[in-house]
Amino acid sequence: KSYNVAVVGATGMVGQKMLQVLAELKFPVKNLYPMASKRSAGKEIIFNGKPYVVQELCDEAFDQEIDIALFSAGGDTSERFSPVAAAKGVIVIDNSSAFRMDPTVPLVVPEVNPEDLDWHKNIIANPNCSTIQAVVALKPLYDAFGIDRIVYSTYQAVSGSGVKGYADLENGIKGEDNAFYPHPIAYNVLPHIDSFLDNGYTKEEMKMINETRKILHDDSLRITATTVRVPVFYSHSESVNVELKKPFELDAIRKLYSDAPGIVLQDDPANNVYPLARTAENTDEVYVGRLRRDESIDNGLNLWVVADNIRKGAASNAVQIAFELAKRGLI
Ligand code: 2RA
Repeated sequence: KSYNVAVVGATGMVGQKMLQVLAELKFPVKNLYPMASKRSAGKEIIFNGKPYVVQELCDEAFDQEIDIALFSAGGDTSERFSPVAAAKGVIVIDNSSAFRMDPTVPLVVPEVNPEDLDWHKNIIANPNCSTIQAVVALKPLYDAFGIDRIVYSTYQAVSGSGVKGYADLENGIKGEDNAFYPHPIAYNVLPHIDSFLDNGYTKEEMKMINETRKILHDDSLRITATTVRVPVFYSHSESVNVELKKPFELDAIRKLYSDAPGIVLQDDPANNVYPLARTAENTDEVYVGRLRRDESIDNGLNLWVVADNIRKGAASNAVQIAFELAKRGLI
């Protein structure tokens, strides 16, 4: 069976990656409907070797025969148009944060909680990139040992901010000052992703905390997070400290990761083997390494988790959700 697919935000960094991944993973696309704002409408894109003209996003655009709409056009656009598309019977997979914490909207990582797709009401939320790679790494531990507490420290690529963040680093390396970030990102590290909240955390940090609990269906999880922007173009790297509920042997953890879906274990420090941003770039796996016991707490474990934030962190996870919907007969 093949499907009519819209990509809303088709000319943006994630939208373009969605088109690339749809083709690369051979999602069965019957007709493609690339859409964007008035500013980008009219542009021509090539998909599977065929030219398509980008349509202007409007309510009527969803009167066309569309089965699935992948959205990556910002929260405002998702809030305005996802319900319109959903009401017309289109299944929306939304990469923005607009609906992630809506109790009627499943927040899904196919390796972690695919069963949540069964109750979708035509809008499905793609989690935040830094959350996706973390829960893929945590799921095997959660199922085998239970988890009491998580401490996230992230080192996030500038592509997470789209073309503006990317350009700040590119120009910063050439000595031109910063236009997007609050401080120069070149040769620097910014403990500031998205905006600050009254509790002193940033929205990015609260996304990781709240989304982890929703995806693992466990509001009792004790979690804290520090999310940091680093001068890297692609891939987010994360230090994850986790307190399990039960005692464990490191060999059992290694075996779990060797068998876990979507995970590549890279853990041989004696030979300088551990996950790297540049190795993860342009792949769909989550890389785990630097496994070691945290002797300062009971059942404590440290991990290093890396993934391409534009692929597994956004575009590929959304396309994998579309495959899972098709597999479950939900389209
Ligand atoms: C970032 N995770 O890295 C956020 C949104 N993509 O900026």
